[in-house]
Amino acid sequence: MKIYGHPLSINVQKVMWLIDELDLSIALEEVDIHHNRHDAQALAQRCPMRQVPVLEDGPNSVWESHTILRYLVACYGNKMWYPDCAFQRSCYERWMDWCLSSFQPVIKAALFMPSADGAEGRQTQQRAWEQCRYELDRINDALDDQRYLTSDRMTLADIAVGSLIHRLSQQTDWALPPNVERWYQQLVERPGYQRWVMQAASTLPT
Ligand SMILES: N[C@@H](CCC(=O)N[C@@H](CS)C(=O)NCC(=O)O)C(=O)O
Repeated sequence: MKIYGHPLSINVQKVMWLIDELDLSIALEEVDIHHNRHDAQALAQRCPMRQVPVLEDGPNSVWESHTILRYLVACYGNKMWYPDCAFQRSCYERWMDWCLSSFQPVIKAALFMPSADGAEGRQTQQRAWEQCRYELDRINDALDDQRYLTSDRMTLADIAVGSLIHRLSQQTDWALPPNVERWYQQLVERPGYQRWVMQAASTLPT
């Protein structure tokens, strides 16, 4: 098995962090789809969107980061990662869907938009920051009486949403809400988080 991806992609980091948590032996095959034609063509055969991450498991290819997370726990996780009960699975799946549809786009707009030039650009970025803080406060509420997002145990909800928190924690001009900070400190103790999420971020330009 292998993952096609790039270590600086947050969507790849989520998958590699879970692979460490599950103690699986799946290597990251680095692909540079923007600069290497051969990489781009090889990836196109595995993912119609030509995006990473892609998991290759024997003859099967799986794309979309959260689908890969679900696939890995269904195939290789224990009952803690992949409960039999559909409702229990929905407790982490709702956070995963919310993450991809709401939280991640807002973070992207607040942090990663290269050009917040001009009054309109700055206003859009400012609105994204406000929304980001609002959503962090809601995460803070969820963590009020439990160690992790859905319970006192780590689930895919923490992998999906937690992968984004490190970059937010690096913003020097504001602090994470208290429960989010406490939760983030728990994630920081995980070797897979250190290896895939924190080390990669430390190589990015500030
Ligand atoms: N929703 C997809 C997003 C995948 C995605 O946007 N991948 C980026 C890297 S984070 C990529 O491959 N970008 C290259 C491109 O779009 O050409 C997922 O979660 O896997």
